[in-house]
Amino acid sequence: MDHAYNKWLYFSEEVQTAKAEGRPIVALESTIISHGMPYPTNVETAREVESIVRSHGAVPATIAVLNGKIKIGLSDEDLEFLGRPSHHDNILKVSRRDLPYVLSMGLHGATTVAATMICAKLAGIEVFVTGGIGGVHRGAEHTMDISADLTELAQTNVAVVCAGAKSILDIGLTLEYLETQGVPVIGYQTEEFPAFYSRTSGFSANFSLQSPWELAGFIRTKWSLGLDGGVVIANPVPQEASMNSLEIEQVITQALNEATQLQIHGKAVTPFLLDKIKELTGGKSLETNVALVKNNAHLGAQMAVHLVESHLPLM
Ligand code: PSU
Ligand code: MN
Repeated sequence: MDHAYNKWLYFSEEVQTAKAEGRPIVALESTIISHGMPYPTNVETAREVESIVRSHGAVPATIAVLNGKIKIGLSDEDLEFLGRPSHHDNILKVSRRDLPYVLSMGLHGATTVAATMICAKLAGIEVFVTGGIGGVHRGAEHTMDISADLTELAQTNVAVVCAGAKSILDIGLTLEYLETQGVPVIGYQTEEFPAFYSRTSGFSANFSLQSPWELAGFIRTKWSLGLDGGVVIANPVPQEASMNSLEIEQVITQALNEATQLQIHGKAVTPFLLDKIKELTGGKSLETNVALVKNNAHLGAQMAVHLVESHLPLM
């Protein structure tokens, strides 16, 4: 395939081989490494998530921009580079609008859900595992802060496994936005849309599916109809790692107040809030974050396996 975009893509040997053999591959993002978790938990978690994916017979493809190339599948050194605080200022948080800049200028970037979806699609990967998606921020009626993750989900054919959206966002408005954009939100073994740190949000998912097999069938059906765009698979955090909703709500309110006082804007908002929440919960939120990402890796890998095994027509 001689597409113009191929000059920007660089595959690891492991992913290249998996592609050639038609094996299941799971995309993983890098903003969570560079801007979502502190060192060294970020790098340790990234490695553990990769090994969970492998344990199900799938191949992990963590995605980032390094030296102006989209790397599909990272080495341990790459993960370390992305995670170390000393490199933080040289690694841009890259969403859809930022991709041409970091590529054409030969820079480094950690990819958000939106940018990782774009790169996964270019690389021919159908399943992507993350922690939480971006969404409509509280107060968006004034700030217009709506994550580009949502418009990406509206158009790019990648299934995104997450633990819902955290209530630093307006979960109700996020679901309304996804409905307007025709993005299905599936609760995995739950009727509710989970709220990241906790299993419930008070809002319903659109549908509830019970197995990776059912999820694979849903995804294939959507794309076989030509209904472009992603699917949100909302997988609640395991009970034993979940946080009390009232407690986390208070912490989130305080973090949001501090963000307002400090006049944090634009793409700095989400990283600021994540860090503040971690500080205010004495690290408990980080443990929960790690647990839910791993839990999502188990599900995403199984889905990828079923998508390959299901001999339904490809996109
Ligand atoms: N939510 C999390 N952890 C994260 C992010 C979101 O719980 O690390 C990251 C993801 O990469 C997501 C991005 O795509 O934040 C959304 O940023 P923004 O709100 O600026 O679009
Ligand atoms: Mn934003």
